[in-house]
Formats: sequence, structure tokens, C-alpha cells
Amino acid sequence: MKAILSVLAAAAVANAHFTMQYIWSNGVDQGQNKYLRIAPSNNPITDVTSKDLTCNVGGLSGASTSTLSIPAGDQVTFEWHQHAQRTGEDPIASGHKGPVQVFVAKAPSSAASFDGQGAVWTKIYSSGLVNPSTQQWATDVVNANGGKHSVTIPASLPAGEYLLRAEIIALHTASSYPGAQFYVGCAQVKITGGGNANPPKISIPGAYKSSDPGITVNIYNNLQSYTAPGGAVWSGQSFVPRGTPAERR
Ligand SMILES: [Cu+2]
Repeated sequence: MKAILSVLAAAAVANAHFTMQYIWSNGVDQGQNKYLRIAPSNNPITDVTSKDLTCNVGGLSGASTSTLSIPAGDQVTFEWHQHAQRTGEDPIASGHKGPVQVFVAKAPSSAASFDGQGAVWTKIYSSGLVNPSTQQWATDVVNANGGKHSVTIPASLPAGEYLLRAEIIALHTASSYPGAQFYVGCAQVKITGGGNANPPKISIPGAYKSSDPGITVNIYNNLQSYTAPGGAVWSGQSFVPRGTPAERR
């Protein structure tokens, strides 16, 4: 009987998924579930062609979600937990290893009415296999940091309302497809200030393929490098001084 109970307990731990529950603005906690499209459960998405990949289940509109104003160039932090709590429990069940990424998409009008479909997403952050020699993943760093990871909003992004999409991909069961677990959270923000950059954009769903080496992968084989899906990070448009170098001297 005791053996059966411990097997059941192990199964419960294996099912300990998680959701994005907080956004911080320049180090200030905005409160649980504020400015976020709330998923109905902590289950992951496993079908890369599903519209649930955009902003989680039920996340194609945010009519009941308010929108956080934040200046371009400022820092936002996302915070994840297995359950609706900040306790000593691992924010992400520690068996969940994989990359952490953040994307932005500019809404044609309001963030609340934006479904995030089409080639609208720009990757602004990605961290994967942080240290091959210790097999440390971005998820381990998030766990060590109380469930939090941060990103700077590129200063050159045009002002307007946006969806911010954070994604954690758990690869512990990813050696065949479907297997990788996509944990997704979207926040609604209004970016003020900014510039006039026109960054590269991808579709989510659309850009990810089941055959991507960052999606179907055996991570228990002393992996030495890892390429997350969705292409390169765009880190903003650098400032280009006027005139030729000779003229500037
Ligand atoms: Cu899980």
C-alpha cells in the first residue's frame, strides 16, 4: 500500500505544471494575474500548430485584462509558479528543463482586442542550455530566481499597445513528438516613448515545426549545444550616427 501511495505521489510531482502569474515593471510587482491573459489550467501545450501556442488556452482576446503602461527601454520581469502561491516549492518543477524566451507583437489597435495571429512576433529574449558542462538550463536559473526572468523592452520599438509573450519549453519528454511542453503566458502592455525600428517577425503558431531540433530533442545525452525554436533574438536597432566617419571627426 505504501509503495502504491509513493508511486501516486511521484506521478503527481511529474504532473506539476506551471503558469505565468505575475509581471513586474522595473522591479515593481504588479500583483497576481494583473495585466495577464489567464490560462484555465497549468497544463502545457504540446501541439505546435495550435492557436493555443499564441497566448495559451483561451488567450486569443483579453477583453477582461487591463493593459500596463511601460516606457520603451525599461525592464519587465515575468514570474511563474506551479500553483497559485509563492512558497518554498520550486516555481517550476525541477524536472522541467529547457529554454526561456520572450516575444513582442504590436497590436493594430488595442492589446486587449489583439489575437496575435500572423507574422507579428519578434523574439527579444532567449536563454537555453546555459552551461553544458553542468547541464544547467534556463529553467534552472528561473527556479533559482524564485520563478522570475527579466527582459529589457528594446528602446527602438515603436510606441503602441503590444502583447508580451513569455514561453518556457520543458524538454524532459521531448525525445519524440508530441513531447515538448510549451508553457505560455501573455501580458498586455502599452509601450510609450520608443523609436521607429521595424524588427523581423514570425508567426506563432506557424514558425515552430515538430522537426525543429529545439523541439524534438533528447536532452539526456550530454547535450553540448541547444538551438531554441523561433530564430535569432532581435535586441533592438542600434543608433546610427549621422554623416560619414570623416564628417564626424
Ligand atoms: Cu509539467
